[in-house]
Amino acid sequence: MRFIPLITSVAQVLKDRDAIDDHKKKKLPGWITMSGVNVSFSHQGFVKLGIDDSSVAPATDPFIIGQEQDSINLGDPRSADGKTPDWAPAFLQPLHGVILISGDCHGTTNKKKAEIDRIFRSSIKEVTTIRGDVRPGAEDGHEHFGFLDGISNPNVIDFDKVINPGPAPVQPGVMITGQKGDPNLAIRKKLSTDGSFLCFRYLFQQVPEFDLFLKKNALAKNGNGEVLTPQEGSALLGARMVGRWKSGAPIDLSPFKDDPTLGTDPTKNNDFAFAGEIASSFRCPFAGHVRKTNPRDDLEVPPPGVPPTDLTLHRIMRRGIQFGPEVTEAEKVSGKTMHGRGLLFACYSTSLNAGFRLLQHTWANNSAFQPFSHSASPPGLDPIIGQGTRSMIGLDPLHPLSSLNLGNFVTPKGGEYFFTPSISGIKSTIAKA
Ligand code: N7H
Repeated sequence: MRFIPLITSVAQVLKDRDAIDDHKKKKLPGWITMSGVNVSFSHQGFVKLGIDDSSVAPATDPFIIGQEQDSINLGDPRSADGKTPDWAPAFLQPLHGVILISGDCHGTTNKKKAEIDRIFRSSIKEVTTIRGDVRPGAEDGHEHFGFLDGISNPNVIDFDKVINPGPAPVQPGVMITGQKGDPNLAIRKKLSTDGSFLCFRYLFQQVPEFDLFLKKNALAKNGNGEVLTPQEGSALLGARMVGRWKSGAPIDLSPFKDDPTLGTDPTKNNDFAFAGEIASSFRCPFAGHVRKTNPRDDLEVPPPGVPPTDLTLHRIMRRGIQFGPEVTEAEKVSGKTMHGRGLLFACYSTSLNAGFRLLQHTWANNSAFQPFSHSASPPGLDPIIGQGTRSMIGLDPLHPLSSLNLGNFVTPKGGEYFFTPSISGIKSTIAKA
């Protein structure tokens, strides 16, 4: 198969990373021309290819069911007739696979896409192409609400050379199938060894509405009782919704004042655990996005008599990218979204149930999670990704039980569960067929 040599191997990714690090160290101008290609298949795709994927996932796994059917469990809004999720039309068709192309600029990715198109010509039908972009200038690395992203991803034992202080590293099998720690090790065959599940979500963000909400609900005082300017009050409210300041600094370490140096220091910016905050949301609300999606000591060091949860089994490797334009002046003035933008959310793990689905369904959408918080009031939904009628407590550090109703700032418009096989897995099965 002529496509296989185009897939980027792990060895090549590591080489490319070293080249980027070297380029940065030498402070050389511009970007190195490079691209990466990967391919993943849905269950429907394996069926279409006549490939037995029973070693990839058990029959009841969300991978087999597919994300469109699972969307009801994820809380995605339904279409007017209630029959389908309210998704973009492309995602309501069967998606058999996805080809991911990365590169230093559109010229590079367009060229690579043309090369791939020539190989497949009419043998595959393109359902949709979605273009992702990093944000410009100082916003590079920040998602559309303005927060630095991609900070807390799991370190993988035997793979990562540098392990920064933070949550415990995970076994390789939490991220890569067929390795130690893979919950479905017993069923793996060639196709399903050294691969990973890719959960893709097409998430639109209502940025002007989010900014307006922060403006209207700016906190008057911080936790020390100091009076805040409207700008400071908005920034603190946003930081408490996310659990980090826009700079990336965790509020558990710097609760009432941003610390941009901390935000970008990888040796410090993930070194927190909500320790000493059991049953307290003074520094960080229980529903704050990073506390909901990785509760750290809340579950790992629970109150006496409660068995600890091993959170290393529930980590995901996030690899998303932004899409859509910057907010325009007209949108800023009106506080209304006029152009689609958001996050092409992509995460990898060896179990959709223990990873993405648990985080979205059981934690983010569940107002009662985390269970050892305040006995009087549930923490509320995740203010960023929780689906349902959103409200949460703990946003005001001086009134921890007062509740605030939140708008809907992130809207799912599509997605699918895919499996990304290794190159040898593809060679021994799909490319053989
Ligand atoms: Fe989240 N945001 O800007 O508010 N996320 N996320 N996420 N997210 C994180 O630590 C964001 C989404 C996780 O270990 C940060 O890298 C937005 C989904 C997890 O501390 C920021 C969207 C799911 C973590 C955002 C979105 C998750 C995390 C802090 C959608 C899973 C790490 C930066 C548009 C179901 C938690 C960082 C930890 C961090 C934002 C989606 C999960 C700023 C805007 C769908 C596990």
